Amino acid sequence: MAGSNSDTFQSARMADAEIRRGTGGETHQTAGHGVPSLTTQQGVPVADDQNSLKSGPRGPTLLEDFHFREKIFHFDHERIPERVVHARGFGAHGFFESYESLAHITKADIFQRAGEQTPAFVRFSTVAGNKGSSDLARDVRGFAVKLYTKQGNWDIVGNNIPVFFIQDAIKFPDLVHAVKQEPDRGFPQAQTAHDNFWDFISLMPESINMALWIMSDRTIPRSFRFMEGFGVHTFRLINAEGKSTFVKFHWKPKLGMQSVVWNEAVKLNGADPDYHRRDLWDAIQSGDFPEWELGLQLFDDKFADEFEFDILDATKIIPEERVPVRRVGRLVLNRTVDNFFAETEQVAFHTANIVPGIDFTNDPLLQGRNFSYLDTQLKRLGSPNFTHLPVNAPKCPFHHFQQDGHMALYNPKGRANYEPNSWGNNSGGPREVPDVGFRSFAAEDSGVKRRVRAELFADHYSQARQFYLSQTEIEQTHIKNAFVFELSKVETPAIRARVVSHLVNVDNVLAQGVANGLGIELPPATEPARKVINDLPSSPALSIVKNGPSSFKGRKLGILVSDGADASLLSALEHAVIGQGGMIELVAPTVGGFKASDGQVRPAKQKVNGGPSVLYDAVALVLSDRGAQLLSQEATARDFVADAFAHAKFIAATAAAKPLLDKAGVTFDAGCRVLQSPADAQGFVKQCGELRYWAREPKVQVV
Ligand code: HDD
Repeated sequence: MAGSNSDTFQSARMADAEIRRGTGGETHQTAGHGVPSLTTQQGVPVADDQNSLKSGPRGPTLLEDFHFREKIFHFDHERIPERVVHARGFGAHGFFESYESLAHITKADIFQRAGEQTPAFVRFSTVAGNKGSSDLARDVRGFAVKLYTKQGNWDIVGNNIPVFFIQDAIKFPDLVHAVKQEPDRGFPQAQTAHDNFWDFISLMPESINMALWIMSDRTIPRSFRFMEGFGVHTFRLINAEGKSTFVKFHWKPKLGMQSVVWNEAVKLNGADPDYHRRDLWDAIQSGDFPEWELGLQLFDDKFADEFEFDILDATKIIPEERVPVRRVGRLVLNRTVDNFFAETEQVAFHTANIVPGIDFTNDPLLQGRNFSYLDTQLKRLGSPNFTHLPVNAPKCPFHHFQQDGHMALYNPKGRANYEPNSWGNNSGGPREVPDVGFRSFAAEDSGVKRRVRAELFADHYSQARQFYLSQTEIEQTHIKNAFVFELSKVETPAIRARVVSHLVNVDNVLAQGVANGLGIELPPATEPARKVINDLPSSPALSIVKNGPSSFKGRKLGILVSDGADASLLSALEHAVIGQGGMIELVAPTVGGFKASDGQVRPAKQKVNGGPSVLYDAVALVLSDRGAQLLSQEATARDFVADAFAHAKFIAATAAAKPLLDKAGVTFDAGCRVLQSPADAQGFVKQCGELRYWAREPKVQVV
């Protein structure tokens, strides 16, 4: 038969799996007890995998050792190029479920029926760091979703920030060069805190809005489960009548938003560089499946014409208070990958993967992305047949005449490999489907061929100001501190001053605060290309703190314990946390465990020097007198307490813990409480639902 066929493809994949399992007509002996025999790639059974073939025990290794040669050859080729951006990522499977039919707005099959589930694969990532970098780098997070719909794969390749640094894709290589490690020295990696990055930003006023976002706590999320996602660009939804509605895509975490504080992020990178991927893995493995709701901001041409900003400009948002986010379905991640390389590493997203009912706009950044992603897949995966890999293949039937190439996994039978052909319906292969096939929205476009940008793109500061003024005071302080931290790592004073000169256009107090933090005079403002709109209304949706959780669900309490710890208190804490849908982790002097007051030995999850409090959302100290005395001599136990306090976490402690609290310099405030009896556990865990006792923070930070 001509053309490709998913059935053929499926059977090729099944055959492939059979081969891997060695069940395809096995002739050699198995290793016994049902354990498969070790073989070469050619299926030859291997007798000795410990020693290479030598001429005598001390003689040279022989060239004819084909097993050794093949094994080393394959090992030497295990790596594929890492992604040029978003190299560090973590993926998981799940599904999308529509809440309602949106047939009147879009003909996209995924949105036609309430309750319909569509398989999904999601890859979260950081942007700047290399594959082995740490999870808590201050960085934008990628939020890429592949939806295997019945009419083909639809990818929403977004980030956890709704705006981007640049307006035109032609600047993307410059942006990425500037943010990644500097070319002469090869460092720093996974950081924006260096000269090249801020030099570029300071010379590109269009990036200032995004600069405010990346200096906010959005770039140090508590984990992927607690962050929003955005499609960033304006897209179109097209209904069966061909009517277009503009749309912006949002992913809203069911658990609410949450970030860590910067000092915590710095320490987390050392304590657990895999903190985010471990968090997602643990949540899914334990059946606590993370969920996001898909939100749509829908608007028409009239709104687009009236809006102060250009809807084609990816450096701008449409505030949710202007166009509400309509929640139309949920994304659930319920399965970790079987193989990291096969799925997370080889998944290939592409903004141009859209389906009938979805379409592009002329956003110049989106248009450039649509051109770019295929190149990167070819470079990384080495063949135009990367769509044959299971994670990338559609799950609906597909038929086409594309053929051959490296590693073609399915190769259709038959004579016809072109169309039109006259081989008849049975053997002529697939045909066009004018009624249901993808058709581009018939937008009217004409213009003079020039290298230009639209007029409203020149407003660089108004929304940066709106973002800043929409934050709580605590978040504004974090933004100021982040600018000071980053610019203090910049070695060239002129670059520092140039960044501050942009901030003067955003907010005077912010600019002055950053200048003070850097110990420099406030520079004059950079002349704005377009007058700053100073009175945009505040948008509460932009604040993380205002959109936090209402309980401790999905969070983790770290309990520092010692021999003699009050067993009833421990059970009460555990009960209260689990009741809220949270988790507990015991941290003890030894991982083998501790003997609680009931005489039972309980194992610990962490030894105290490997379980710092940065790993937890709140902490409790359930110590005996002797345990507290002992731990107060231990530096890492003192850090456990002092850090939890400095990071504004809620702390509960038995009265016996006082010597440790004293040594750690902790004076109780309203965010701390003494655990006198098991009855106190409920109240404490309820308070933990607020996540942080922010009122403490100004008192423990003076610079
Ligand atoms: Fe991109 C990867 C998101 C602009 C070119 N991008 C990539 C990934 C995400 C984004 C989440 C990782 C996908 C994965 O997990 O495999 N990119 C964005 C967003 C942008 C953006 C939200 C702005 C709104 N990107 C952008 C531009 C270009 C690219 C303007 C080039 C013109 N992006 C790429 C790429 C990557 C990529 C080089 C690297 C790895 C990959 O594609 O698969 O093609």
